[in-house]
Amino acid sequence: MKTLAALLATALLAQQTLAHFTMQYLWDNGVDQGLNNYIRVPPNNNPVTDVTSTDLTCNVNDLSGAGVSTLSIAAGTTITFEWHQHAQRTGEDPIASGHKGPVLVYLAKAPSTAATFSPAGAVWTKIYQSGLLTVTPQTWATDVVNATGGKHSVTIPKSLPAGEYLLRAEIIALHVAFTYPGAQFYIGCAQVKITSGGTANPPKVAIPGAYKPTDPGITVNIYNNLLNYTIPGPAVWTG
Ligand SMILES: *[C@@H]1O[C@H](CO)[C@@H](O)[C@H](O)[C@H]1NC(C)=O
Ligand SMILES: *[C@@H]1O[C@H](CO)[C@@H](O)[C@H](O)[C@H]1NC(C)=O
Ligand SMILES: [Cu+2]
Repeated sequence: MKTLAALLATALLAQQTLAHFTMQYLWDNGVDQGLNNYIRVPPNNNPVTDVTSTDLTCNVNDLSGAGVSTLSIAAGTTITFEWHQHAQRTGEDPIASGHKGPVLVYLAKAPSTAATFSPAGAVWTKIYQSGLLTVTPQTWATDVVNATGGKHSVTIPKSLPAGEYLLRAEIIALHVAFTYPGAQFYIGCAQVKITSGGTANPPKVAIPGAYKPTDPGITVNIYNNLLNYTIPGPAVWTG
């Protein structure tokens, strides 16, 4: 016999196959950089569900930055990522109902150019995360993204060394995360060149590698009035 959770999961999956989303715009200190510019655009809006797959790094692009330009930004700038379900700003909800979960941002320094960078191994530093915001009612970082036109922002730490980087924004939707695989990982990677900057050597993890199927924030029933939620991956480095 199927559990109620399993039945609910099946219903949610059927209803929401078309309700996925992608990262489509970057904003640099409040200036819109245009549709898909500087972004390694995936072929469709499907999520990644295997946390051991190299698709978790920068989506299903084969990690390629070929043909993607790199945006020059100053260390200390505020970068905003903007997500939508389908092509551009149609007025549709940025994130379909049910897609609740955390929002995270990582970055990795390229040895040479961002466009030629395949970010394998322990190269990723987490610079932002937001998860379960309130317990009653249960509100999530995704609710804020949905309510603000698909946007979330991060400040690029001033102490980061100058150079070319990949910015990796991630939204994890937990509506069918009762069992693994179930959690949906939405990933967008953008290419930037950080000018100025400092001399910090931040802590780094590998992606894939930083997450396990058994992490409490990856296999989780979010319909259980959670009192706490553990965001996957390492601690945030703030510079
Ligand atoms: C996004 O907002 C709309 C309108 O308020 C709502 O119907 C939808 O459920 C929201 N999505 C999420 C993931 O909260
Ligand atoms: C909540 O905290 C408890 C105790 O620290 C932990 O065992 C549990 O995995 C956490 N739940 C989530 C969803 O992170
Ligand atoms: Cu979806």
